[in-house]
Amino acid sequence: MSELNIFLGPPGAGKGTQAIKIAEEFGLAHISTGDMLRNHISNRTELGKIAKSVMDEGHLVSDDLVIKMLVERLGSDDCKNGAILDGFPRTLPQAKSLEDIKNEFPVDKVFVFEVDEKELVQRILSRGETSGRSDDTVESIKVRFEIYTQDTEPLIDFYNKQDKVLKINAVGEIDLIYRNIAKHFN
Ligand code: B4P
Repeated sequence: MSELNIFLGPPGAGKGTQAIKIAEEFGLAHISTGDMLRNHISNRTELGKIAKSVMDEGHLVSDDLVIKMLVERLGSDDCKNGAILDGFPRTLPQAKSLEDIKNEFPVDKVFVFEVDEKELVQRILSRGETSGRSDDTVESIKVRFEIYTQDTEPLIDFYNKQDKVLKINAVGEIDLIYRNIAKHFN
């Protein structure tokens, strides 16, 4: 049995930043569906070709494709000790797909990153200047926030009913936020 811990929050909340650190410290796999999709785009795979314009506009890649990609990834050896899911699930069908594999990969906790929208916009725009990520634009950010509210936020309620939600104040020093999350892994 390999436990999954989910990092959930709006775009730019720092899920990726914290997931890398937690996965390394606790010997867990770090699975970022955003990074996986960006790799597909760089490698010009069929999936990458489909994902590119969808992501640039700030929309979500279709559930079928993302679920298939995620389930395949969980089959890798490095997931045997468990994994941090960074950016998955983002919709109810994605969350339900995890219910189908819960005997092998049960969800342990869901960390919900809380940051106000003004701070998020600043973070994403400044990341866009250095990373060159083509979805870090004012137009795309607006769509990403709308989609977060509509499709992803309802998952908080879904997991609250299972008593799995831990809310994290994700504003402030990265190390302090890290310690606040890490104490739940000890
Ligand atoms: P992601 O790659 O998941 O992008 P994100 O939500 O914008 O990033 P994250 O919250 O991880 O932010 P980060 O740590 O980098 O998704 C991109 C796209 O991929 C989606 O829009 C969608 O199209 C597609 N996709 C991904 N998963 C999908 C799924 N499951 N289904 C369908 N489509 C999917 O932090 C942001 C910035 O803030 C960084 O620059 C960081 O340095 C900075 N930062 C972090 N913590 C900070 C702090 N405490 N203070 C100040 N700055 C901080």
